[in-house]
Amino acid sequence: MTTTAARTYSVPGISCEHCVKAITDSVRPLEGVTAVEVDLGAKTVTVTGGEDAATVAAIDEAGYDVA
Ligand SMILES: [Cu+2]
Repeated sequence: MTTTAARTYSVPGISCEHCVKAITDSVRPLEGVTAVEVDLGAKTVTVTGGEDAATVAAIDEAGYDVA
């Protein structure tokens, strides 16, 4: 089941533009995802659409842990 609501994940490992790109590239292709916004300063990832579990898995696959 997918949702259109935006979800924000805290990802403390985000430290530079490389992290931003890696996470965006991993999450953006997920089914149902319409937007991915990574905030480098706040170390958060805000995802619109898609599934929660798949999003967490994609962030993990990029090499980062969701707090
Ligand atoms: Cu980085």
